Amino acid sequence: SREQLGTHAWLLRGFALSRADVLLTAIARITAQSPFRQMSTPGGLTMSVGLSNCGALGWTSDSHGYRYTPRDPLTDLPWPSMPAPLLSLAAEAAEAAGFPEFMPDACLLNRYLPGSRLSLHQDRNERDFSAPIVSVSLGMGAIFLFGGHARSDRTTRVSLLHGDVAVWGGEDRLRYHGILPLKDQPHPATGSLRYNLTFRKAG
Ligand code: MD3
Ligand code: FE
Repeated sequence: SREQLGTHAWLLRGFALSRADVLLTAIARITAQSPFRQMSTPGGLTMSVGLSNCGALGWTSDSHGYRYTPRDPLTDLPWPSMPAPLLSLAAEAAEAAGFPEFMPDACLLNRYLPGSRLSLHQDRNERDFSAPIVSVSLGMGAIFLFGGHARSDRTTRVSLLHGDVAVWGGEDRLRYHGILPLKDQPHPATGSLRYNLTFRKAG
């Protein structure tokens, strides 16, 4: 099913469900090389979410700021390449939401434990905001906050469940968004974990 969240924002419920095992296996392989780690923010806080990346570019944060890099600062190796099944899932979801030419060069992997959260933010470290962002949720459910173009705009709550895929483009691409602290509601596929994959054209 296809739920409209904004003019150019769509929630594709269960779009990744039949491919969840393949995605979880890919996450395990990627993070065997580039492990999940808790990054620091320029403000001096430690993120509660664990992060890794695959693809030509990976998003990182440290005391100096946010940026995309071709190498993992933890291993000094290139980020693991983007597995073909991930790339095709992202392209198919984008097409289903009206973005037929999506070619992501970056996939951010987020790992949430009970209590992990992501405070309200915009995704604006990418070079070109005309490309959409595709996000895939796996494991425990989460409550997603979808806001406006100012931090103080009111937010709506959307539950994101195992296998859900969301696509954000056009005027919705720069909306504020976040994830409320995760409840511990173990999922058969992942136990007390939630994974989110976000595909972007960063470079
Ligand atoms: C709406 N991740 O990694 S995915 C992020 O579930 C991030 O881990 C969340 O926000 C997560 O930056 C939310 C859904 C999402 C991703 C990007 C967006 C929603 C978005 C960009 C613009 C508007
Ligand atoms: Fe975000």
